[in-house]
Amino acid sequence: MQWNTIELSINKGVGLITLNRPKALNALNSELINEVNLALDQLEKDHSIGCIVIAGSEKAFAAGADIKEMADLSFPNIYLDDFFHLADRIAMRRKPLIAAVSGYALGGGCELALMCDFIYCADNAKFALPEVTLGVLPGIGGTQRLTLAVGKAKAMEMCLTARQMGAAEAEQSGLVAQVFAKEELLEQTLAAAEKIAEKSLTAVMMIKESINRAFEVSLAEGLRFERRLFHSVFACSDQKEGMQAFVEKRPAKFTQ
Ligand code: DAK
Repeated sequence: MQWNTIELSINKGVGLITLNRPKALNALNSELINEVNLALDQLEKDHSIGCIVIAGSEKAFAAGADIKEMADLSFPNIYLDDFFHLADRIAMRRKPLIAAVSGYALGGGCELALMCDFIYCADNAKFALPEVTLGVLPGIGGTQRLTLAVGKAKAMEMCLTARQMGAAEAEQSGLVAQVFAKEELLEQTLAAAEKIAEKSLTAVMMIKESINRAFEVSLAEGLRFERRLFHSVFACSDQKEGMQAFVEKRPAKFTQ
């Protein structure tokens, strides 16, 4: 497949999608969102892939949705075509997604990172939802997911003032899982992704599904859901292998 706006590589059970519109600081246009989804379709179908990383360049993960593409759209264009609805599909993926954020993650770029299951960032990362400066508001989940990640006070402040949040504050606030020197970000992210990819894919996907339930249902319902999934893994050979390997003091070899 010939990609125009991304690069795709696969190694050691990990799919790496690199956003590749350097002249526009990886601004998300329709073609890029479409290509990210096509790559994700391919990686989700392939059961040898256990984890997916989305990265940008050192200067920019993505500087937002493409303002030049959006500027002249009318309400009927945007409403009838459900503009950017494909972006929502990224958040619906079932395999784990890690965002590796270096440099700018602004507007839609920050929202794309927030759609991933966790974010690792470089020490030069800058997160912001500056849509208010353009006379609009975040449109692909920013007001919701940023609030869930960092709480109301910081989400309100960031969305209303467009303030950029740096890497250290992002880690303290729970927006990112870990911060690395920018030279190490990709290597560290791929190492974590490979660790995930070595595990039982079934267990990994169930963990993702179960954690995401915590945002949708009551604690009692969430606990019941987790318990049922826990019971069900005893029908999988990976549970037998994982526990047998522990007993035999050897590394487990998962196959499902
Ligand atoms: N869109 C289009 N082009 C962009 C861009 C963007 N978001 N950001 C940067 N570029 C382009 C610049 O126009 C410039 O192109 P040329 O002029 O060379 O042709 C090139 O990238 C390099 O940018 P700069 O020359 O500006 O580079 P600097 O280092 O000086 O500044 C910067 C970097 C990131 C601070 C600056 O480029 C900047 O402020 N960019 C815009 C950041 C921003 O406002 N982002 C939020 C965009 S709004 C929705 C879906 C999505 C959204 C909303 C609704 N619905 C489905 C309802 C999302 C909205 C947004 O994300």
